[in-house]
Amino acid sequence: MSRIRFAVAASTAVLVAAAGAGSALAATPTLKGTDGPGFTITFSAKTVKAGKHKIVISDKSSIHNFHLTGPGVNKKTSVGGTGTTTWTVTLRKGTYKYVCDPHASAMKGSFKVT
Ligand SMILES: [Cu+2]
Repeated sequence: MSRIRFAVAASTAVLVAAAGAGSALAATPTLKGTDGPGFTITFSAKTVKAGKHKIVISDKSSIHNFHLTGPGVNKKTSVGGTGTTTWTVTLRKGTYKYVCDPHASAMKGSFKVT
């Protein structure tokens, strides 16, 4: 009888451990950025939690780009290029800025990582 109770307790512990591992392996959060087709640049969040993220950029214009800078990150799409670009980045606490390089005074924004 005590042997059966031990087996039940042990299998419950394995299930709890497996559930914990599952949440640690949860999908990487995805953020989205766009530039164009007009003189617009957008980002999908104002505040983001620190950690690993996928950032999907939709570059919709051959006269604009999306340039992201901040702690540990400096990534950009090409001005002449268009299409979808995916970056996997580790965001740290601080402020991240994004601009279109040729029109940085007008096409810009920022978000905070907490
Ligand atoms: Cu531009």
